[in-house]
Amino acid sequence: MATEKHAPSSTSGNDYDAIIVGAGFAGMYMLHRLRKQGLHVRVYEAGDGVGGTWYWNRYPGARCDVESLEYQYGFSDDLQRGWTWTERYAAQPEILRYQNYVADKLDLKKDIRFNTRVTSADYDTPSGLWQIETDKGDRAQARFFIMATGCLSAARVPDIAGLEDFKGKWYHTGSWPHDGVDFTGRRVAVIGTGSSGIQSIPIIAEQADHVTVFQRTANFTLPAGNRPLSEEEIAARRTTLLEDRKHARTTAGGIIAFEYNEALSGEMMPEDVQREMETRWTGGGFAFLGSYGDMMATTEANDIAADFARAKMKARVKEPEIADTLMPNDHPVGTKRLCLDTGYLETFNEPHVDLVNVRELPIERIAEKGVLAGGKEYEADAIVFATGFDAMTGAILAVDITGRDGLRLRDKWEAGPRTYLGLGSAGFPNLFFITGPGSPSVLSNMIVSIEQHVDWITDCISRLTSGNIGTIEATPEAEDEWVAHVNEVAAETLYPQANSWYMGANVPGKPRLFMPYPGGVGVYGEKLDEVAAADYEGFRLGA
Ligand code: NA7
Repeated sequence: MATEKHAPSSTSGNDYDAIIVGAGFAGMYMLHRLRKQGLHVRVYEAGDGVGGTWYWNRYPGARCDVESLEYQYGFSDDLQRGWTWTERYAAQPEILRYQNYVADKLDLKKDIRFNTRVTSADYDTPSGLWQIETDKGDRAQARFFIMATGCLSAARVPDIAGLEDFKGKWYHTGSWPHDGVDFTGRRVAVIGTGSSGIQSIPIIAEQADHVTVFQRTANFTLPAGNRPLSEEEIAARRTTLLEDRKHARTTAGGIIAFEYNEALSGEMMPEDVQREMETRWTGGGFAFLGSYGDMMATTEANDIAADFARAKMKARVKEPEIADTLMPNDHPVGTKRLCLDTGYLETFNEPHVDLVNVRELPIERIAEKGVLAGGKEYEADAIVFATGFDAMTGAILAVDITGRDGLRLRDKWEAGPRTYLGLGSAGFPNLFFITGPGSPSVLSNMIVSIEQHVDWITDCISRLTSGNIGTIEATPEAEDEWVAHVNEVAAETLYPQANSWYMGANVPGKPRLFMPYPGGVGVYGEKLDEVAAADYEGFRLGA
């Protein structure tokens, strides 16, 4: 075990100082930081390359909804100066190329075991080591066990009867074939209208002979305003990126592209509210959600933005009946992830694109030739499931994790995830989650939140090793308080009003509770700093 910074590791073979699960943005940066400390680290990754989300989500139109100049690592000037983004919102292939650029530049791949899924992890109390097993039969052990498994990585195909009878091909947006799919001349059924459906449908419709979209919930969507980046804006950001990232960490969402207007809607003149929304809507991106301060706090305030958004959306669709079906009416705007689209609503003006409202015409089953809904068969040669993920907990619980005294994480979290700060869970010493449930994670720029967690975990491990401290584990009291706090903060917002994946509502039987911490990256970061400065208050440090 390395005991000081840059000390060479004394471990060998299958004994590591730290084992990390996942080689997306989180696992890559965690590996880099711990290796810099001289730790012997192994990463296990199910895919055959780095990238995580961006490795798996190769569906047509996949694109980040955070601007590329902010959606990159902010810890190294050298890295950012060696990379040039081409578009305001980067498409999946470009992000994956960037991740490979980083992995090669930092020589990360030699410590990643690809094509290997961790299946179980057991904490051995006498030795204080985590013992892991993989689907390839590997066994390895380490003092620290770090889940860098991402928040949206357990793709979910809904349990619809008859899928095995379907004679055509079917796909899930979250595990798309690597050589792509050509829909030319085919009839395609798309189930799901979240971000993945909204991004892919226009492109599928460009190729296919016919597209039938099955919509369960109409979502709020606004034009992304994607465009090529100019040389000037790239050059300007290069000189400020590292400073900008410090700033981003003090904001609510980890984004500096726009500011939240703190004025409440009632404090502004109605025409000023409208002007603010208009400017932000036209500019594209999530800025719209920051038009005034109480949008996520009261129904009355939210209705102003929701009405504005619906009017904008409606104007893009020619047929009034279809426009009505596409209008989100069952949740406040922003309580489900706002979608950024490129030509989504206009796609329904095309004669070869049909919309089926499964609230009125429920999907009954998949048949040999297509999808049966509301008593009618919709023939299709291919089905695309854009049906989302078992978010935030799915990938963590896919590993059978057993902590102290035989406590299984799956049992402990049966009624919903319980963490202290989204970083650790009582009963599981030296286990860290990167952007786990109970942290801002999916409500923020993920890379900013990832770096915040990785930096904190790295400092923590460094303090433990240099102080000869064997274990760190959240106390049940601190965890209870944090879980209660997350719930209290969420209850002050409108978020719990939507049947969203933030609430676990998209997975039948999953406990309903608001999983991310909605207090903001800045506030949360202050709490992290306080905890570390107070000798890891709320954690028990063991010999
Ligand atoms: P989402 O946002 O979870 O969207 C999944 C969509 O699939 C959504 O419209 C669901 O309707 C729909 N769905 C799920 N199950 C069914 C069934 N059984 N029948 C019909 N429709 C169904 O996932 P995405 O991949 O689009 O986006 C995930 C995140 O990635 C996104 O928020 C960004 O952060 C990036 P529902 O709304 O549950 O009624």
